[in-house]
Amino acid sequence: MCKSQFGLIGLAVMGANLARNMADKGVKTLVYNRTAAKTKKFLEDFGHSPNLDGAFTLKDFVNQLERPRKIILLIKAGQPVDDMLDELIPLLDAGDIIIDGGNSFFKDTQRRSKRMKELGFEYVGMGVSGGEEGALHGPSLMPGCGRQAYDHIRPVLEAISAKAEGEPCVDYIGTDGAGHYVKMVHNGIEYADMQLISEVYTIMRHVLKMDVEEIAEVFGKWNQGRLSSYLIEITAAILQKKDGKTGKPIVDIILDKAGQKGTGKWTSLSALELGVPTPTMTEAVFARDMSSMKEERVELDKKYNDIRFASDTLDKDSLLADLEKTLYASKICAYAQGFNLIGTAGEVYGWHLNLGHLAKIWRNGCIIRAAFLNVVSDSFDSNPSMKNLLFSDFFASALKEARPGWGRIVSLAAEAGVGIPALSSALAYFDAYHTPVGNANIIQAQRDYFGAHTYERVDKEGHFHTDWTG
Ligand code: NBP
Repeated sequence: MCKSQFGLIGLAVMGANLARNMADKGVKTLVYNRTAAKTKKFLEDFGHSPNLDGAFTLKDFVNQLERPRKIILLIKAGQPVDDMLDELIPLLDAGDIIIDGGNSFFKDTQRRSKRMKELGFEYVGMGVSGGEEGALHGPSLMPGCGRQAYDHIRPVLEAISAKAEGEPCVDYIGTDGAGHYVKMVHNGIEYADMQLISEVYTIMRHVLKMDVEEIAEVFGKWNQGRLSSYLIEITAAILQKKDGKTGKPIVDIILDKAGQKGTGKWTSLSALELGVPTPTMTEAVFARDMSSMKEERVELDKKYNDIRFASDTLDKDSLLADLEKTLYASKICAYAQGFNLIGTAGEVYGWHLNLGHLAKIWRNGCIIRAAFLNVVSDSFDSNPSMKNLLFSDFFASALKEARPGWGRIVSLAAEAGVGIPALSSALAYFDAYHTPVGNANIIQAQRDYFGAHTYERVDKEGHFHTDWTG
């Protein structure tokens, strides 16, 4: 019997679609799922493809794969991955390659890579972005592993990935947890991007008093320009959709409580651990937390709703132009924070990351795909040691041009009593970052006052203490 080139374990949304994608690209793929009924159903639906086959026991699955075996796991992240490795290990041979394509925490991937290497196997922690549609038609792939393992799987990864300007949206990221780290920060940026768009919507709806159809048109127009991206495109489409039951815009029917699965929070935790400021990404996580406190928000509104300001003398056209600039500038800051975090993690964990290449593989197949990533990529390519995107001349001129309107929008929202934590934190990040003399002298004095922590002086080297009360 002709053996399969690749094995895939896990036939939920991601695995089923990725298996079909692989088969479509001519990769003979064997699937397995813990619950056999799902494998049976998958084969009934798609088993007519000459490139798709299934196995109902792990032993049969492993025996029907070409060696070295290449097995992709697309199962629930966390303990299930360790359980599956425990089951697989006795059935594998040295040199076999296990690829975890789920959203595993990068430190788990580092631990698993070490374990598998010690046992003689290759382990790949691969970020897979793009959701269901990406898995089926071409995701953005972020593999973290040894170079040799990457060379083995590279042709298949390039075949199944999305393409941007003819280039595959996959590249070698770095060793062990690098791929999952980068995917995690991708999701952190995604949280920020979604929150920024939602806040701009709020300003249009509740401050400029625009109706939903009009807002959809604005997003549609912006999607033709420098903000062109998947998230702006789907926001325009979402705002045009009517609820089948009531005929109202469906966004007015959807409860304002955001879910989350944890990758945004992991990004912020890592930023805190590494000491990298990522306020916009972190505010986006807090905003989802705040959104889930619906009952308290409704209750507090009764106490405070009389302090909201409303103005009917707003110059809508001019404020819409300010809003476009505000969104673009805030987006630059969110991505700057994400890339800054990735760059720092690369140094700390010894991953030797190439930020320009990374921006390129996010140009298609993933949720944060955006025209603007071409410029991000060019900026890092022309200056690989650039500390932060804010040092790029291209983005500097966009930020300078946006700054007056950005301030007007943040002030307007503050006056109107509309919370816009992501947009305003992006502005605060920008202003704090280009401030040569900040306020930490006061912090240092306070620390020295109550805890004799000492401070440095502007006029000579060393650490000093003042007897504050003497
Ligand atoms: P889920 O994350 O919902 O996981 C369901 C799959 O995990 C099923 O195949 C299930 O088998 C299997 N599984 C579980 Br649960 N426990 C298992 C165990 N102990 N041993 C073996 N298999 C087990 O699936 P998904 O939404 O397709 O996502 C797969 C991975 O991809 C996840 O890590 C997810 O975070 C990541 N991801 C998802 C998306 C997305 O848009 N959904 C996007 C990008 C990445 P069963 O059928 O027997 O229960």
